[in-house]
Amino acid sequence: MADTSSYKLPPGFLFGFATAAYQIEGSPTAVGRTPSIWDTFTHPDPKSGIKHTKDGLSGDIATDSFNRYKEDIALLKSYGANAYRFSLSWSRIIDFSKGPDANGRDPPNEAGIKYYRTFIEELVKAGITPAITLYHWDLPQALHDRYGGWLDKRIIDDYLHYAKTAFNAYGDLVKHWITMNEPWCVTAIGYGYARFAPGRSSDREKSPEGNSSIEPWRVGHNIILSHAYAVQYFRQKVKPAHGGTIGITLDSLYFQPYDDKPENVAAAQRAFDTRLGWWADPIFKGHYPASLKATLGERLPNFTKEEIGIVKGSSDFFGLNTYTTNLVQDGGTDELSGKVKSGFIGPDGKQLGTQASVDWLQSYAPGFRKLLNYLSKTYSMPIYITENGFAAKSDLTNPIPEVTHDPDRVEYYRTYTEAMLQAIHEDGVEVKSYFAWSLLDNFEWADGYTTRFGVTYVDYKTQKRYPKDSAWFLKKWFEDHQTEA
Ligand code: PNW
Repeated sequence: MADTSSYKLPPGFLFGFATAAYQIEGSPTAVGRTPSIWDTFTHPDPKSGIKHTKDGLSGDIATDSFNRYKEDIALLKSYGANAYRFSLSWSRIIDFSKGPDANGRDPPNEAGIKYYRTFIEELVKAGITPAITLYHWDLPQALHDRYGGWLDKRIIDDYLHYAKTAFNAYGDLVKHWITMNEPWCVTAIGYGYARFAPGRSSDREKSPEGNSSIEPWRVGHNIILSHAYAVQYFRQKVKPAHGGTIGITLDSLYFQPYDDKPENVAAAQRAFDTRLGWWADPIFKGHYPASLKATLGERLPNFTKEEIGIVKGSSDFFGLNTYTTNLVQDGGTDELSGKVKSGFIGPDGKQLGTQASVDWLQSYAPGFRKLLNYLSKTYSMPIYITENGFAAKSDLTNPIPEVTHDPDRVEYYRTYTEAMLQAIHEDGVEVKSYFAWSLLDNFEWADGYTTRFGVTYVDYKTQKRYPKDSAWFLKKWFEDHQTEA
């Protein structure tokens, strides 16, 4: 085992925890908030009665963090975090209750803006650097109803209006901005597999409308343009006055070829192109990956010359959410994964790592180190790790209140933070942050409350929070490796 005990984190390194508005806030109508597509999706369909979450529950209550934010900040402080990544609820910041004004824009919602202002001031007072995600999946339902949301180009101006409102409201206090969280999940899972809002797909059993061979690519294109125009505005108007940095967060696994057969090596590259290159290639290189173009032909939208000028270079950093590694073989028909077969079982019949409580996640830190190297070579950008974490089985079996022991999660964080330190010190990868997912157990999208990713156990009956061993492990890790200012 490598000895990383003497490896220090670079000066100014951000260490903390991440959350997202819909997963923790609850209070869906407080201070004038209106529904997002996730509110709609998580309440039983009025016609069919179909429920879209495993436990049939919604984010109406979640971890009640809208009300308990002071407690959450106290937790962050007790865990030694110097930063916190959270998202804003678009439909709390913009008022969708009255419809567009004479300029065609929905007005800002002053009560919502004030709420987050107070929250951010409290964070700053506690010595915690705020990192804001503008879009973590909760599209205002009003925009989806009006013109199809991300399906329509009109979203670009509405997103820009929202982003400007947030920059102007918080730019003096917030220096770290993330435009979008995981566009692949938004497009592929929301418009291809129908497991996430708005639940569209070509599968008529799941979706009364939708076309998974067209819509994800169109939605993706509009997400990239929305991101890029917001960044352009930030650089022209916000940065000169307040400074700060802005970029996008993409999600990826490490795609490891199943063996060294050329078709499996090519398949792993195709998986990267589809999961990551779809976004990262236009943003960092100025064009879609050739393999996507080859598979999709005319179904992949084109950027105009002017658009490419705005998209290329539109992220100050590579924001990375990553959880696991897959072994990849050629085959299959799923365009949204690059027509590959992925799994955890190797040619030797062995599992890659420790199984989480969710089927898509096994712990495999060597893949994390390889992913950091792949990104650093391919895109040459500083990397902000904006999410990394594990859903431990022990969280589901531990009795309350003895819920604080989560050895599998501790082992995950131990090996992943070690792999990151090796990538920094032995491979020369530039990493500027590590945000663990998540501060708290919370509303885990289609899984409802049945999956727990937190370093803090939440008893959903009482909303009482119980720190887990993993929280104290990470605190100590940061103390041991931090560079003193
Ligand atoms: C993230 N994968 O999504 C989301 O940003 C969070 O909101 C979510 O709660 C968390 O993961 C846990 O699921 C993921 O492909 C995206 O391995 C992709 C993957 C995993 C999680």
